[in-house]
Amino acid sequence: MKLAYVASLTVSVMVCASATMAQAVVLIDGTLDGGYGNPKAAQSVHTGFGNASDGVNSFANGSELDAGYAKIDMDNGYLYLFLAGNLESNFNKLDVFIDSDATGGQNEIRSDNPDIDYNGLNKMGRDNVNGYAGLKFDAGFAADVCIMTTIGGDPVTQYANIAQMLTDGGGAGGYLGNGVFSGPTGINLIDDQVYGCQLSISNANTGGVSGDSANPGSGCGVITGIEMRIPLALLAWDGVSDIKICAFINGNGHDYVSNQVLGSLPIGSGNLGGDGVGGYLGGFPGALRGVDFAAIDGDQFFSATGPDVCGSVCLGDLNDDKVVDSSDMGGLLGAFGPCAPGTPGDFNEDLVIDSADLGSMLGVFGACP
Ligand SMILES: [Ca+2]
Ligand SMILES: [Ca+2]
Ligand SMILES: [Ca+2]
Ligand SMILES: [Ca+2]
Repeated sequence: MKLAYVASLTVSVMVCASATMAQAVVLIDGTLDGGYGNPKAAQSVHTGFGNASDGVNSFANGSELDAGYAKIDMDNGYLYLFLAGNLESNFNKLDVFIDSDATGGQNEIRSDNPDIDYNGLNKMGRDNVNGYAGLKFDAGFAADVCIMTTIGGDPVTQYANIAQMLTDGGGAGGYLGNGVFSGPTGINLIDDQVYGCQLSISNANTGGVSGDSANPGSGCGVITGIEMRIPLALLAWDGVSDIKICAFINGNGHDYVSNQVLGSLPIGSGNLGGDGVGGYLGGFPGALRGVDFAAIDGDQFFSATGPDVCGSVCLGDLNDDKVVDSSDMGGLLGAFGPCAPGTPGDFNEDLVIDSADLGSMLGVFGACP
């Protein structure tokens, strides 16, 4: 019954959006758009889940969450999230939690939420029989919606699920569909017609943080990753309160949390695992009973209206005139070919300036944020 309620809510949103016909702020394609503005979270921890080095859209041999962007598009009724980085194409998981209802939600994950992705959400929840804790968020963060996505198989395919996280459990949720890549460099799209969500991923990034704890690098500057669109009507948002996001890379079975969390864990942190210090516990529910973000320094979430990090990023503005336009494109075309590390215009840091970089520049055409 609640599922039907959410579905009908979605229909009304879509009608509303088509009536206003406002221009979309971003395109869901796995590449950063200028409409996001500056990042609200950046990674400062080396990845414990493998440093991605393949550099192709569809496939990655490691996972990292380099930076977090969030854009509330009131005109069209969507929240857009862009998580720069990579999701390994081995069915490891990206778990995203949204705190959009200032008065409700779950600070500790419950185990009576909708069954999505083989009950992966409830696996992270509290075990009331044995008294094991569920994963705990920071104080001040109570998740209202969970979105999970994963990628793998042949042909490489992305899958996603969504669920409400109501204060008292229950609620609606379901499968959002899958998006197949047309080829290694192709673009994929999950275009869900029930809830109105869209997701896409590009795994082209080879920059961002490293896998070396002594030289972690920075997540700033990465412009490909996991991108999603969520109707605001699904978020029980009051239209004025902050919208907060907690995202992390998790193991195949949602039972082993990596050290790739946004907001970032303290520099040098290892994988959290299930016990909070890298050990696997398993069990169902209660598999993450040692993970308590409130006990870890800093905010393991970021806000759509929070302070900018990474300084002011204006990707594609090669001539530094605060607008990305044809003169920058001319400069990029003139520099096509192999290049040295750190060369401006090699946005995906694959040591060649080519059509992939041109695509990235076209995605951010316009005035700098
Ligand atoms: Ca995009
Ligand atoms: Ca909430
Ligand atoms: Ca990296
Ligand atoms: Ca914390």
